Amino acid sequence: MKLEYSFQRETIDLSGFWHFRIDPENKGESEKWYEEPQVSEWDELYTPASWNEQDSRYTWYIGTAWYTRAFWLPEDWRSKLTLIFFDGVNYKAKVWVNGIYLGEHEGGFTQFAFRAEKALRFGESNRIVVMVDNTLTGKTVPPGAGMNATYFDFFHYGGIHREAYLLSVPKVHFKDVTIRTEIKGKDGILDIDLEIVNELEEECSCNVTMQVIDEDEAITEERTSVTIGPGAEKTIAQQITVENAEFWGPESPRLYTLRTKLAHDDSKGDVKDTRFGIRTVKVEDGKILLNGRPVFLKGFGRHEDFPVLGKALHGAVLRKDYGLMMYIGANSFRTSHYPYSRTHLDLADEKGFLVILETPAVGLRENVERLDDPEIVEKVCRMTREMIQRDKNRPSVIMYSLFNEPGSGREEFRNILTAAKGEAGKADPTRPVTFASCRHLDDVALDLVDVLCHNFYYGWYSNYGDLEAAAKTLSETLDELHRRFPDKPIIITEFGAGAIAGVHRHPPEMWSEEYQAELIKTYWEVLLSKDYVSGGHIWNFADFRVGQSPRRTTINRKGIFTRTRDPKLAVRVVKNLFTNTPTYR
Ligand code: ADA
Repeated sequence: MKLEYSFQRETIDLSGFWHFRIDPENKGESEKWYEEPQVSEWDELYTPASWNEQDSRYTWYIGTAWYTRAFWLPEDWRSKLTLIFFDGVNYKAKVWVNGIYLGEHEGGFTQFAFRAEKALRFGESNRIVVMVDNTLTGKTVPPGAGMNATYFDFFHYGGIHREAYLLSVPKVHFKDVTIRTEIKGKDGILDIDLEIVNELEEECSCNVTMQVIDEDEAITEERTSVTIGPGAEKTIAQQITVENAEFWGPESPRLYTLRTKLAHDDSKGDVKDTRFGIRTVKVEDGKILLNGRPVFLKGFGRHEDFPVLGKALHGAVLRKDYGLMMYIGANSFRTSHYPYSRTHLDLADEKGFLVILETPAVGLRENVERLDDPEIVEKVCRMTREMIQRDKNRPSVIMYSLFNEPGSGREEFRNILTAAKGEAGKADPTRPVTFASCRHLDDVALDLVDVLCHNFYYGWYSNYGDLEAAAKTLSETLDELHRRFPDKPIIITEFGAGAIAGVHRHPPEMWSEEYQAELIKTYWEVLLSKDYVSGGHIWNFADFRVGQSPRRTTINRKGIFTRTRDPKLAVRVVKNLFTNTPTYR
């Protein structure tokens, strides 16, 4: 099911307190907890948020848990279609409404929706029940074997951690809108695909209007008409020119809206607003070109992680984070290691951040038996498709990262990468693809990507305590990568050092704030000295929670901010480095 529905349409938000109950013995389904749950015996938890930090009884819980709540549905929704959307449920979800099963979804970070009319009662109260299962296996994406045995380095939260809502759409409606942009002189050229569905029992002749809206004013208008058979869909392709357009970029994140309207039989039909920016992204002669100019990405790998909320970054936290990233002079981040929430990326569009959008395919390496296991390939491809489907119209998204630190020294990795790349190309042929490699010179798949992204930890996991040796290894490795792939831009998608806030050492030592600041400065100097390098992302923006292990002091300390966003010493250093590094070079 395509999911790019707009929010100008009528919605009912299901955020709030839901009844909650863990099910360690997995008996809920056989006991039919989805039918008439005795909620007086259940706990209550807030969503969107993970279950883990709302009550210490659930912090380390892994397995099945149930959520339920009641909601009221207006009578006048009866004549339309109703979808139930989930923006992110970690990891598997099964959904029932009024005891009727609607469907299931696997994957914690991509949006899904179910048609719900068959189960709904209009003008009455309804009950939704969601069974969530965050069990990790060698074949989940990401994979793992337990809370402290994840194959990835972030805390494995569970629950309904992003918004859930109901959406009402007319029976003839826009199922999807795709906007690709080009630049011709001073004009913006929009290539638009409108997918229209007719769920009426008769043929429908519709009038379609497309307007480009610039600050509440329609600056272009096109009309066309289409006839669609009962139960059929059609795609209309239309080109629109925006004369004297203002182009989207970090220095001026100019956004427009495409308003599409559908009318038939004189009745009011569907209206859908889709926001876009006019910009181009191309990889040419070893550079990443934004609107034809070579860009340099300065920023971070981030995580969606915050005390109590878990994997949900509420608006206030995002507001704070963007303020800090802008204060520091960053222009970019990677959604390490999964697609981030809609709000997270809405702000990137609005504030002009260049985003490497990453799939949840992290941890597919030595603990995974075969990287090209058909079950894993299918999941990775589906999640890639779902990710692009939601975010393809965002100007901020300049590239797709298909994996983080996969087993890319193994020949079979080429198979899964080829499959994921094929899927990305089908969903969106306009953006470059990459993955974040930790195999560097031993990587067997670098020829398959458009941009080389590498995570380097010289000075931390190797050459530790010795920044001079780290700089030398870094410089030599980069030069060798460039020698092998002279036409591919290189981005250092991770580099960093753990620093425990408040620990100081002179001369700098590992785990001190000074060492972290010094390592970042050392790397930055090396990156700037190579004109084939197109960016550097510090690992990480903020400290983040991880499982328990002898390698970590309860959280990963590589943030330049603490988990609650207090600055470490590195912040001043990074502000200086970033503000003195131009976006175009
Ligand atoms: C890897 C991984 C990250 C991060 C880092 C670290 O490079 O990509 O998720 O956790 O290690 O801090 O060790």
